Amino acid sequence: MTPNSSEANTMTKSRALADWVTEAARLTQPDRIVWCDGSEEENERLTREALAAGTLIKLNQEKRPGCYLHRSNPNDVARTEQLTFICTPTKDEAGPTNNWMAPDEAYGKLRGWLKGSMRGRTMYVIPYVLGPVGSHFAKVGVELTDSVYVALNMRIMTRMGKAALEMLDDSDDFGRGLHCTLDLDPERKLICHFPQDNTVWSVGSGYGGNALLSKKCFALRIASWAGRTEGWLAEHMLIVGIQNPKGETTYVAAAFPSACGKTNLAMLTPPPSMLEKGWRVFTVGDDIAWLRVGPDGRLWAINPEAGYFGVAPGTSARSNLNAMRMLEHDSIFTNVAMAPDGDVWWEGMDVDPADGMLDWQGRSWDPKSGQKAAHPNSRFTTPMKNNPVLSPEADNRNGVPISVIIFGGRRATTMPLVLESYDWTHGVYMGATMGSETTAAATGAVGVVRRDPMAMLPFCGYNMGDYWAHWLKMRSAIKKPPRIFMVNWFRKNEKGHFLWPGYGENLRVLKWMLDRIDGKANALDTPVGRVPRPEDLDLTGLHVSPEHLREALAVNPKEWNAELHSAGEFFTQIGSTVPEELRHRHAEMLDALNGNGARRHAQA
Ligand code: SAT
Ligand code: MN
Repeated sequence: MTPNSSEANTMTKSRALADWVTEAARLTQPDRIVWCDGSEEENERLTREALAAGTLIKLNQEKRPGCYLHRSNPNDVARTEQLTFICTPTKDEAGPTNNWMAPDEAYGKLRGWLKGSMRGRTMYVIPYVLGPVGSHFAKVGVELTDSVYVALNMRIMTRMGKAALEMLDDSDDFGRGLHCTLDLDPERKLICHFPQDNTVWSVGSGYGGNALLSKKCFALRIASWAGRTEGWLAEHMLIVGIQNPKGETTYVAAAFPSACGKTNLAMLTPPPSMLEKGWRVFTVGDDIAWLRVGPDGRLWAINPEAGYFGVAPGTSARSNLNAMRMLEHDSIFTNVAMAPDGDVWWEGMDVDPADGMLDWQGRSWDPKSGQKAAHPNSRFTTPMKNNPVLSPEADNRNGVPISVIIFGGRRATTMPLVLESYDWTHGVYMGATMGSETTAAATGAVGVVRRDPMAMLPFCGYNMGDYWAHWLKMRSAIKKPPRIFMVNWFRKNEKGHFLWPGYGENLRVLKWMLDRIDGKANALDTPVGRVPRPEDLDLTGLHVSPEHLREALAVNPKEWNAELHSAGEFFTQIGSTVPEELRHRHAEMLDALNGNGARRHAQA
């Protein structure tokens, strides 16, 4: 059919948007075009359609009102980094860590696949705002998709519908996302980013980060590009407010790779001894932060999203009670197991599985089979307003001031529980060289250490070395820079046992950081950073053996020689764009570690 441009004209004042929708419809030829307004009536209608098509399965509405299950194609269960491309005019702009394709080639190839691809289908036009509506941080995006699952998820994950069209008004300044599920043939799957055109075309996958284009595609890859030109940062970071017993709140932004516990840290329940004293934690965001220098010279952050797309397995009343509460209603579950009573289940829920469970593919599941009932990367989508500890500042247009930046990975060895940087450059070095064991969030081997700078390896929209230089440059604009720390909740002893209990107990480590800022806690200087001694941490009510704690905090020279060696190799791989300051710092640390020359103590 020929797209109905008169409808477009009544929906939007933006000529550029109307024209772009017309052009995309001419290419993909949908039977119907539906402009999403974000209303409750629309939600009910789309849910009915998704149920009728089998895209959603109704869960037990008494136990979980407003909750549905989606089973994705078994070959389409995680982000596919090998099929994700940055399409800049030159390969150097994308850098050595990104897949690159020339824009003409990518557009040409995808145009071929997209031709008539929505015939017999509906094209949903999904306008959305990233960031609090009316905020100077906020940006408008529009996703065109043939997936009702995507439409329903975007409604949870973003401020979607009318508000976005109002914010866009008659402007042409919006992110252009075109998504088509196609036939899920791995040979016809590509996620292509065109930063210069503020455009993403994603074809052949219906899964999370591949298909919800607001998330990793726009809020990280395209936004990181924009941030570099405009002087701000788009980061793979959660944001939390930590309230002390005096009622003062300090904001922390923390970067961890996918599936390393960002959502758990973002809605942490304090351990009983700290809860009693009045410590509280409030969530601003669980995955992405946009950071700008405020008029006061501090670094301020917003969460561009409005919902959480979290990993289900391992989520339990013990690991994340707040998440368990927020999942009681109005949530979409993807690839979890289903009990005979229509409730959900996953490994690590700390609830015994009922008899007669269906696994994530809808097959009857035998607990003794050794197979997982829920896919390891199964997910929940839930609106932030469901979160019992949502920060009252989560919608603040000005964001929140950040005092602490944390980088963290999943490391069985080497990296101590916490390491404080000596200054901004050292902190950037820590982020740039951080490593983590791979998880199920992306396809590929799980448990292999890879360098994942700032947890942005799969999400940085330009050359990694230039990105580090941008981080270093930000320092001159920030009058009062946040203090930078590295953490590792996942260190193990030789027997393979975790040395630190993690979860709520991690607040003790955060408290040490806040005390460091206030000059109230001590630390030990090592060649690679400052570590607390066991007596520097508040361990009231915690039962962890002194031996384990010492091991968790140890900086082992042999391990660190190997670590620095590996970081050096990574610099070689990144090549000439690695900033000289970072190379210099690297050499200094190697020297200090091996007892050559005096270590430099820079001012924070
Ligand atoms: O699939 S997503 O990219 O949205 C989630 C993640 O990997 O962090
Ligand atoms: Mn993430």
